Amino acid sequence: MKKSKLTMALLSVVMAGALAAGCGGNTKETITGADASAGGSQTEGPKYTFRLADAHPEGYPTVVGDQKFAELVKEKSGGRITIEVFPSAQLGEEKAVIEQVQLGAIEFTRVSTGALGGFNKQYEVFSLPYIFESDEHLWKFLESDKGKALLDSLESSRMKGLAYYSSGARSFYSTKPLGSIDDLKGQKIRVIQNKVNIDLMEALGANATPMNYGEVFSALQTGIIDAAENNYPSYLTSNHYQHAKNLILDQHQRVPETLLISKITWDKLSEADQKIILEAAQESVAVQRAEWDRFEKESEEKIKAAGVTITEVTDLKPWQEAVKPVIDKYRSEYGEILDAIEQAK
Ligand code: GTR
Repeated sequence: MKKSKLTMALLSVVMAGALAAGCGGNTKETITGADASAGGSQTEGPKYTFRLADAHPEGYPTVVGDQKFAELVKEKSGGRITIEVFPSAQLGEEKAVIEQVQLGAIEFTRVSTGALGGFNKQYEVFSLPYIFESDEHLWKFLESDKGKALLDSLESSRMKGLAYYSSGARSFYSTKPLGSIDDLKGQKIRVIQNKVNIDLMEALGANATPMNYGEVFSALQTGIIDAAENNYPSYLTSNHYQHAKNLILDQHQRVPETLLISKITWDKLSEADQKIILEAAQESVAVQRAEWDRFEKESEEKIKAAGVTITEVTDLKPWQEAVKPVIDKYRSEYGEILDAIEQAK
């Protein structure tokens, strides 16, 4: 048993190395491009085909962003660099995909900063409750020097952050009544796996159950968990609302998305190609954010029309009071980032 596990592990490292050496699907063909007319595109250099993994389905705003990114890379490279977008967790759940990206076996992914928190401690900061007042506040921070430095900090985890994408605010939903904060007590709530989320559920008197996103629907259906939490678009497209019909709009977190590349792939690219990828990622942000705003409203309307019981939270004070021990616990660790977040208000 042990031996076969070791063999498998060695095999996957060797395979990852082989893929990395060839930059995944890189055909190593060199195009010497005469077509300089294609709008300032960089046509000279090797030809690549890369993969980008996303957990969300076709049409979800992150996938729209990924596709815009791929389109821009293609355009800027004069057709040399192809990025194939794989939606609906076709390449695996977020945690597994991040591991593959670290090995260079999958070159790109769009994941939640919540999932990255399990790999890079600094990213857990985004799971702290009520640290952002609004999306505007969040974006002011993300675009600040500290926000950009956080993207760069992924290099220590063998990834390179390219851009942030929007993800709105997360609220709780349950198969059980959820009319106030007290109703959360004793409920089994699925969370994205990271330490802050576990402490957060404890502070609310709930039981945290870390689980892959793709498993939540059947876990709600079979009663393995009572509840979960997410933004409107995920609540809708995952169909969680079909089983968890009670939503409370407490908006406890704003956890942005990150578009990233494997550090192994990044280091193989020429400076010119790195520039293409970085620029394309950053230019795709405006498209993703606009689509987010539109789709978030559309999802809210669809959820309302689906007959979900929605409780508005007019006074956030009891919620903020209840989770204060979590902020206090992490203040010393994230003091500097929290100060920068405060300044971005
Ligand atoms: C969504 C996020 C996904 C995934 C999911 C989850 O909001 O976009 O990438 O992290 O939440 O709860 O696992």
